[in-house]
Amino acid sequence: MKAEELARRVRAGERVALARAITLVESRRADHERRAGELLQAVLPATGSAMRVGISGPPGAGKSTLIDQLGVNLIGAGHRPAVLAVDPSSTRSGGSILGDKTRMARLAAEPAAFIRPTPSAGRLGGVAARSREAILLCEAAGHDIVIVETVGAGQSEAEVADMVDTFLFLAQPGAGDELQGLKRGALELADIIAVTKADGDTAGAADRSAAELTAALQLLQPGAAGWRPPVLTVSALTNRGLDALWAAVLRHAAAMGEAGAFAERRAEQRVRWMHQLIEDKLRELLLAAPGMGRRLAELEGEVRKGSLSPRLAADRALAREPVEITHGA
Ligand SMILES: Nc1nc2c(ncn2[C@@H]2O[C@H](COP(=O)(O)OP(=O)(O)OP(=O)(O)O)[C@@H](O)[C@H]2O)c(=O)[nH]1
Ligand SMILES: [Mg+2]
Repeated sequence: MKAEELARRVRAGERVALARAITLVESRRADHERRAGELLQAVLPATGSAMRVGISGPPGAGKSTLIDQLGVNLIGAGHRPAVLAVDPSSTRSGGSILGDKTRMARLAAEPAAFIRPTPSAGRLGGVAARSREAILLCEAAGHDIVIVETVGAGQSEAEVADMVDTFLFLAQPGAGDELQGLKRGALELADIIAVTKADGDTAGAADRSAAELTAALQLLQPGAAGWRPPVLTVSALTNRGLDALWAAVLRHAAAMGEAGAFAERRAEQRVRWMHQLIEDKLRELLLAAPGMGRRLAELEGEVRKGSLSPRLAADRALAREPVEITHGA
């Protein structure tokens, strides 16, 4: 299908077209990449209008369960949420993290919702490189809220924070030590923090964790527009606190909008994204150079043995042999 035709169908809200479009932008085949570029350019005028919300947190924190319930709530309020699940491990599980494995079974059955796992392990340019483009496609398809779920581990978290307007961190009810581990990376990225599983046996622990996190946050500088991340407790199981959570997302968006920080954040994200793509392309071009595989293997061998400095090896890989300077030539 021509890129223009696909763009038209995406914009008409055809789910199959949206799924195909995302597959196209994820592809690394040269002809696919060209068509993906045309497609993205064609849908560009129809993008940008959704609220982009990132949801992160440690494995098992309850991200998917929460998104399922939140999504159902949002549909009840007339929204059309799309969910992109960036799962660094999904190639291992065969890319099948839908249905009960994603714990978004109810949302998956809703015609107004769109759920898409992004198998992204092993990609150059980071775990979430193409999720940004998937966000744009979801917007073009008329989804007014795009939620990106990612496991709070390593690189993907920062990448997702850099593609959304509001970044939500979900913490497990737990002991102080576990919470200490979260502080630096995640808390600095978070616009809103919610402690999950505030129900049944874990209700008390959730309250205590929320108090600890609130104390920890006092030590951080406020973010853009003087925003201080609120700490909430939620239960996806009982739906408790989810309305308050969404209200906090709206408050954050409004505060950023008023301060002009919203548009600035998106503009900065686009520019960083462009640079990221340039870096990816450069690396790809380098690796595609004739004989590069062998050359790199040789250089690696010497660097491993310690007979060549990494700096000189890098110069040689880039064919920037240090040149002897001859005077008067
Ligand atoms: N009590 C209680 N359990 C919950 C709640 N939300 C999730 N769980 C349980 O926590 C476990 C993990 O939930 P998930 O939603 O899969 O967590 P996740 O953060 O998406 O996990 P990964 O995607 O594997 O990182 C499941 O056994 C859920 O049933 C909640 O609000 N209350
Ligand atoms: Mg999950």
